[in-house]
Amino acid sequence: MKAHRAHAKTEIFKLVFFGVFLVALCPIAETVSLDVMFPGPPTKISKRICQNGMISAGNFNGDKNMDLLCSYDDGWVRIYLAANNRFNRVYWEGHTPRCAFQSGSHRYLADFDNDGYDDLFCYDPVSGKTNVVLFDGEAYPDEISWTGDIPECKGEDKMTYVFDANGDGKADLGCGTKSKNGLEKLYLNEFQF
Ligand SMILES: [Ca+2]
Ligand SMILES: [Ca+2]
Ligand SMILES: [Ca+2]
Repeated sequence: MKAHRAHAKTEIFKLVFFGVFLVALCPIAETVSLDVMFPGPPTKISKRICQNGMISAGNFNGDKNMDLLCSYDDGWVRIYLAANNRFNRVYWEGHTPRCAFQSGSHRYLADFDNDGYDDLFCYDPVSGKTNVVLFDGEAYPDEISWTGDIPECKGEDKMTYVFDANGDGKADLGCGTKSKNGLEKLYLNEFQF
C-alpha cells in the first residue's frame, strides 16, 4: 500500500514539474519570436511624424507599398511615401478645405475612382455632409470631386466604413449603428468620375 502511495506521489510530482516547465517555456518562446521580427535597435526619427495629427495608411504612388497620410482637423494633410530611408520626408502637403470638419469627423483613405491612388473620404456625422477628394498621383486638388449628404448614416451613434464591397475597384460605403456593433447598410459606388 505504502509503495502504491509513493508511486502515486512520484507521478503527481512529475506532472507538476512538467507543467511548471511548460509555463516557464512560454515567455521564452514569445521573446524569441519578437527578436526574430524586430531584431535591431529602433531607428531614431529626426522629425516627429504626424505630431497632434491623425495617421492613416494609404497608397499614393501606385506601387504595392502602403504609405502614410497625416491629417488635421483644419483640413491640412501630409503624405509620407514608404521608401527606403525616406520615411520622414514629406511627399506632398497642402490644405484640403473640404475635409476641414470638427474633431470627431470620419476620414478614410480608399480608391474611389479605381486609378490606383487612394482618395480622401471625409464625413461629418453631425451634419451628414460627405466629401470625396481624389488624389491624382501628385496632389489633392482644392476642388471637390464629389459631395453629398447621407442622412441614413447621420448621427453620433452611427458608424461608417469604406471598402470595395463588390470588387469593382471603387470603394463603397457601409453604415451601421455603434450600439449594434456592425455595418447594416451598404451603398455601392456607381459614380462616374
Ligand atoms: Ca506606395
Ligand atoms: Ca483614386
Ligand atoms: Ca465597389
